[in-house]
Amino acid sequence: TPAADTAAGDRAALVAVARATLDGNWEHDHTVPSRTLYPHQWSWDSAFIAIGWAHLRPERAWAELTSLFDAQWRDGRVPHIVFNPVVADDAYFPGPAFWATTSVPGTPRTATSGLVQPPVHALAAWHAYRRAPSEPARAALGRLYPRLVAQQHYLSSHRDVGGAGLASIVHPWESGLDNSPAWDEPLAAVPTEAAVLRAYRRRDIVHAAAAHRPTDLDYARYVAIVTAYRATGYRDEQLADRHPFLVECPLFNAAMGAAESALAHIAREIGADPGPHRQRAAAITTALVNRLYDPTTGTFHARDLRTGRLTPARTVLGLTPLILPDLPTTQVEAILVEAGSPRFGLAARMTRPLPSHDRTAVDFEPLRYWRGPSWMNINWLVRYGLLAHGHPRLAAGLGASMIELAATAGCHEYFHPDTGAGLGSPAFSWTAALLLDLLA
Ligand code: 2M8
Repeated sequence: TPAADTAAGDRAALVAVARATLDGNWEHDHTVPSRTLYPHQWSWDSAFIAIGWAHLRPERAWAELTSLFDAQWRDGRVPHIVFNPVVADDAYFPGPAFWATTSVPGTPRTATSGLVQPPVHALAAWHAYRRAPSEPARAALGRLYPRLVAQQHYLSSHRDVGGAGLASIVHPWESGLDNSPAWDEPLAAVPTEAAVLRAYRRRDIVHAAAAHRPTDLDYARYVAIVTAYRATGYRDEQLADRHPFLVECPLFNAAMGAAESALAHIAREIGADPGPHRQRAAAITTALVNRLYDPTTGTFHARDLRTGRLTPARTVLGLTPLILPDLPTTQVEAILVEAGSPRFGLAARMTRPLPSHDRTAVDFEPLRYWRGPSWMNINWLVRYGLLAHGHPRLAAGLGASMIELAATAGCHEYFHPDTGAGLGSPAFSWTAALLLDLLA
């Protein structure tokens, strides 16, 4: 039929745009998130990007993850940025000279950052494998497995600052949702000297509108927190006594739990024992519910370890524990209520994907980065959780709104949550990668 022809034509055109975006951002053994804003390799970007490559060129999915894990530190941490040595130091701020990791014991020869990002890699590796299983893919999965296990071990030991079985993030950059309102309270307590404000030049606002990015004050605090961590060689001992930012994030910990579930599948596939992974997945899920779920708001919040309190913002982070396959029914139902409310607008028929922050909040900012705009990766994760918990109609509604967004605006980094206008980088890798997954 003509209508079906059009739909097929639209789909082919969209696949072509996504493919061109990923091809344009491919760099020898990894994919940059964006040629202008982010000219190196980013940790959780690579995980989402691998899912896209699995549909086009599976060997690149494994090269992507392998190059990232080649930069894993001896303690198991997977750095959030792996710097490309041929790119000038001032192409991105903060660049390799600022992080100064190569003189730190236990780090790779390649310059990296000293922070981590949400551990979505095991989930992505398993998803990519299932999209394109083959013998070489199984072999690559087998080689990644011990590295994924070491990543989990780092997070559940060195980073369990609260002692309750969850990992703490030590910087907003570790959340991936850098300037989310979830960090406003803990960040406000970080001391910054006025001098810090002028001691460096931001590069992001050369490529993107300042009104769509974090503020200068945010950056001053980001720099102050890295400076504190760097001063001790990025060591994690006694963090509770000295580090200015320590937070348990719902998404980070949900990813850590979902990683154990994915590792159980991977272990079975490669002939290892899935049992310990299942046990750890269950323990993390229980800890997440006990520590970060607030029955009075009916959603998950971040916990500030310095005050012991849950932070009040109701951001999209609160919906992401849905990716945990064993999340109890009470919390699944509560997330569905929160997601379906005017705060987020999830429905079987919806015009726009979920925003990054509660639409009804006074500090909702539709243009500013993680304080309102819609992002493809978070929506992909929530959709994944909806499917895992048996809500195919809601997942289909969300998926259709995501495809529509990219079809209209292109593969942008983020999108205006009302108009759907593209924001940030116009050729952004994870948007393209996850679009390919939705179209498959
Ligand atoms: C953004 O974060 C970097 C710092 O890591 C930045 O703003 O310079 C975030 O959106 C983060 O989630 C993402 O991984 C990164 C690269 O796309 O950009």
